[in-house]
Amino acid sequence: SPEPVKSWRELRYGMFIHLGLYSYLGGVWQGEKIQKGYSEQVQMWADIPFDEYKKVASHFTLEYFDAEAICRLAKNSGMNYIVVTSKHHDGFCMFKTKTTDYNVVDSTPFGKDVLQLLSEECAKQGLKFGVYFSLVDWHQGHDFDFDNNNTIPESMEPLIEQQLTELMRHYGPIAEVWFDMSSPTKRQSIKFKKIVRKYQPGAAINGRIWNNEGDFRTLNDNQVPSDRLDGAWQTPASIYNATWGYRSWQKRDNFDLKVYQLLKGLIAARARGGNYLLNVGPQADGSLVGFEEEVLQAIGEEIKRHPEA
Ligand code: JFZ
Repeated sequence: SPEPVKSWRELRYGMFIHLGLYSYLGGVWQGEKIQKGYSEQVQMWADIPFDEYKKVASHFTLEYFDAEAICRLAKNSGMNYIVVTSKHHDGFCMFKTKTTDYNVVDSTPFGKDVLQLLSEECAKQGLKFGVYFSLVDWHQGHDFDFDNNNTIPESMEPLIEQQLTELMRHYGPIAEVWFDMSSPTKRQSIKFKKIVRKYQPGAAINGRIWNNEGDFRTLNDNQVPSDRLDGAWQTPASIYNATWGYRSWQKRDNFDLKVYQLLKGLIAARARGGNYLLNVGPQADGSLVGFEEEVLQAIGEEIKRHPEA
């Protein structure tokens, strides 16, 4: 159905936000820098037992979390929408859900619904709002073997359906639903898509719902094609090309080179009809990383200088 895609294509540039319990660990476990894998997946790469990992929730204060400032940064940087991790592979929900207490409202000192705060602020500032949703859920016992094609156990379906329904019903208009990981069957892809369509007929669904049920294609990280592609597509871009979630020991240097590379990716994507979703990984206290903020602002300055691009 081409309707959601038409308005989605006009968004062109947005902010991806990876924020969750992993943000507190910052790619470190028991004093060790976890070099393998992205830091948002540290639970798996460092083999952290669930009973240890869940303790992080008590440190998840988000005391400096400022939806107004995050949305303002997006706006000032030329972005038209944001997409936030509602649930990453660890299964921790950044929204109020009836399916589990393992969520930001019921088990952190912050106690507020991050998706509600962000979606309301987006509406205020005239930004569109989207959600990332992992089909893999380590907390609910759906492990993922990164070396194999993993199907979603049938027993997971009611949970996914319920959480998806909550997400589609409680946060106003949704512009984009970004499914991630796992290999749903055709039947499952259709089932999940139906829920999105039922409550959010205007939401564009990414290709990682699989089985040709997506509205647009998600390319590989930071990948920009050298030519126009058929259909709608998006480049998910990360500043470091090494992690999406906050990593405390990440080198933050070569500022001008970073800005140049990302700007080049953004312009190339836009010129070839694509959409560019650039990630930030805030800390567990809610603060944005200064380096990332400055990169986005610098890109925004260039866009303002060349509004025709
Ligand atoms: C996925 C996640 O596993 C990761 O943690 C992060 O959220 C990222 C945005 O999405 O990682 C992927 C999944 C698929 C590809 C690349 C990264 N891919 O197909 O190139």
